[in-house]
Amino acid sequence: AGGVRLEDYQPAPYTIDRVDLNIRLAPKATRVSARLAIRRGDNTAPGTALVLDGDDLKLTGLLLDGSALTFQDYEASPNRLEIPAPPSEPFVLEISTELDPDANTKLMGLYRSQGTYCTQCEAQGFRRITYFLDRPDVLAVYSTRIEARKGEAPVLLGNGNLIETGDVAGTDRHFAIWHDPHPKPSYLFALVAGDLARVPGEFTTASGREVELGIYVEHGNEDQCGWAMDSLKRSMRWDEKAFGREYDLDVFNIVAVSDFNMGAMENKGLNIFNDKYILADPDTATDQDYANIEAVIAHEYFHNWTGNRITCRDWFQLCLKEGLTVFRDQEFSADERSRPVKRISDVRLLKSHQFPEDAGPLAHPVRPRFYQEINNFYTATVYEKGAEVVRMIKTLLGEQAFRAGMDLFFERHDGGATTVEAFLDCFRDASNEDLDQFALWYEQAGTPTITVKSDYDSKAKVFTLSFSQSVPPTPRQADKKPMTIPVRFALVGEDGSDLAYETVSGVEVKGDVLKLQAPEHKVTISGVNERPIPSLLRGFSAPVILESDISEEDYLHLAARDGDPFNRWQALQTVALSSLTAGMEAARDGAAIEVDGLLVHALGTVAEDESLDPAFRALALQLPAEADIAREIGSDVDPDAVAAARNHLRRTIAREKGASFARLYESLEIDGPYSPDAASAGVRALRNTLLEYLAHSGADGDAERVRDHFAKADNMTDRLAGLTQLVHARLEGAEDALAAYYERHSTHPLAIDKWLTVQATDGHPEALEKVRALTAHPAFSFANPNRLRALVGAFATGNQTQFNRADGAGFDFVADTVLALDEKNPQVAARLLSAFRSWRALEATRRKLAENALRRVAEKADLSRDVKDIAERSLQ
Ligand code: HT7
Ligand code: ZN
Repeated sequence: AGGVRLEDYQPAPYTIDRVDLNIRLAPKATRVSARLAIRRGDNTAPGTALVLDGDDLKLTGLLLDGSALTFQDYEASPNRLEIPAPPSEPFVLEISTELDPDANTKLMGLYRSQGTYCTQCEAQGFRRITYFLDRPDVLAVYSTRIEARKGEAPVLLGNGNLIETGDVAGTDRHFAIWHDPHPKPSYLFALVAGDLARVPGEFTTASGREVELGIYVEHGNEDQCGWAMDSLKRSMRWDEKAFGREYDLDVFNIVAVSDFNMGAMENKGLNIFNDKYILADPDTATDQDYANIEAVIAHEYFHNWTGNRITCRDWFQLCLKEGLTVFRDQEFSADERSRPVKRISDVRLLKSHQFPEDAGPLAHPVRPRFYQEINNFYTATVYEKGAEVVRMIKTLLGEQAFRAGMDLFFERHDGGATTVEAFLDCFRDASNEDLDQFALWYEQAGTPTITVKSDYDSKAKVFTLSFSQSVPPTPRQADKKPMTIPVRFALVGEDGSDLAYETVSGVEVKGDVLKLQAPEHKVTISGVNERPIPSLLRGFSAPVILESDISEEDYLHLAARDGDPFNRWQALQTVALSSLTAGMEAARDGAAIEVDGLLVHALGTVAEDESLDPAFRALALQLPAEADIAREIGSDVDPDAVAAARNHLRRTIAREKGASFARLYESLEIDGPYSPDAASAGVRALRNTLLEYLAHSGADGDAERVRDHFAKADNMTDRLAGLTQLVHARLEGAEDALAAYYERHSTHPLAIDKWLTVQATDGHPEALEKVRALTAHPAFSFANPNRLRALVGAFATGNQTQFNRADGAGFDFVADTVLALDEKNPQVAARLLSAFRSWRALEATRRKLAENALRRVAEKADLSRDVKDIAERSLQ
């Protein structure tokens, strides 16, 4: 019952052209007056009821064209305002509501974070501020007057440009009026008011517009904004060069708040960020934090065109802005840093987050057709797989036609709210490519598998690749159609070079891309002068699982010589995964785990290969995570056996390569002050990856090395790496290091989050008790999403053995946390519950215990829609 269906979409019966807001802020009684200029839609019969959305609202006044309405003229509840018979000509509705920002623990709508008033309106938060047609296809021009006590909120920020400021005569209050000339949906509305410090910047656009930039943070944090400001300016320039998109207001403000449900929000001209994605200095932020800040700043900025100037017609089209914008931010980071390293990192993330989602009960298409609660669809599938789909369009069309399609999209849809179909039409019209079958990527859930068998006829010099594809059944989608799958390929020869060939038949080919479209293709390649090793899916040209008959020996050849760095990395991962799967089986059966000597040798060779980028070597040396091994196994997973196999392999590599890794580790010390640039971050990544092996080598002196690494670190990247190894390898000095770290960083909540996470992700059986105890630590706060994710979220998603404990205590702890949190913040509670997404793949005992925990959640009375939806779908 309930829920929203794509096929039920109808244009809004009324349009709201202008919104004039007057918001008088007070912590417990904020008064909002909204003057809405409303017009009947062209296809709406006169007298059609006007129904506005609300959520937990208190109506305090209602005027229609200046006159008070009587009780017969409207029906109001906290969740709805209906005018049964509005005028047929344009009219003005003036709605007054009263809000309690201090009581808003959901962090949706207007709330206070550390005393700062701020808003979050995507997806449906505006209806918690005033009654409205709160849907993305209703675009209006907004003016916002914000008023507050001067002492409480000297800074008043809104969307668009600042028009006027002044004092409210005879009071201790002041006001600011902001006007945003660009029509926008309500989800992009924002205001911020508080006592904040401003870090200024400026940017001149390609056409000469002077833009004032401002980053607002709590006083004392100003010196942690330099990287964010630099990232913003680089993003603005990049969008001009890469997509021809300029900024379109005189002001661009960013505010960092410490209580935020997600990463950041692209409100027009006033982005609001989780402070985790703004604040950085070498002492408290890691290289990964710096990279994340750069990516999230870019992402939100790029939304100004893909999301704001062109928005979504309805929430089913979420990937239209999110998948596309993730693609854009990934391209930006690839241009700013190393492209292959960025691609490997992105694919690792896709495989570790999106592939399990697609393989479990929460699987859904990139463009879903049904939802109970839209907040639960801000998923890895919509974002990450959505980005892969855009990347495949580029792969299939080529660089120029892709850019032409994007230009056409901006030209056709600027100022509008549109759909995935309209987006695809632009590429079809710009390239003449038929994208009808390709559109299935938006419709069909589940990760396709392509299976390939190869054969070389040395006499005829013909190489054959026999492909078949299948898409697994997913909830409510039993039968799947074949998809368009672009397979970028090369034939790698003995010396590692790409071999020449004459013709390719049996499939459509464009350059080095095979376009699979049928359930099976027999691809024949002629003129191949030596036995080749196929390098398939170069650059991960499609988000699929590849099963091939390529031997381990050939994969190791690719690992050593493939001209495509992504496939070098992938080849090592493939070999490591098959070795770890075999190791897991041995561990499960109580047999001795055998280690693959060729793999150990290959890893040692990559580590030493100075012709390779250190960042790449670091990634190549990192073994697949326990969750990745579990995903590979797919069913009846015993997480303890998985961990045993992985630990055994890591220990063996550490023992066999320890001496050379130690020498290499010593040679990589960086002189001079910390810099977050990609090259130095790469060296640190390699050094810290080697440190992990050294922590497990058992050799004399290595534990001391780890203690020294921690103690002498002059930056957070190294300090955290040292702490993690001391704690996770249970080396002497771990407790002292935890205490020293806490002492040093106790006043910096984001640094304390790392301290919580290190302890939450320790695979030791005591971890759960520790995590429980930490929930009572003064540094922990149940109400703060960052703290909660750092401790309980990290335990549930980053501690495979302890969350999936055989006694079910890990499941119970997370389920209890979800139930308690649901009363305060359903959105964050629902996200935490999705940590159960792979429960069906567990072995029988754990499966039953996980199911019991999920049922206990699902059966609780008065659950939020958010948690109920995740619990019910997980159990389907
Ligand atoms: N577009 C933003 C999504 C978002 C959000 C959604 C629901 C609840 C809270 C939220 N905060 C931000 C972020 C983005 O993808 O850019
Ligand atoms: Zn986004």
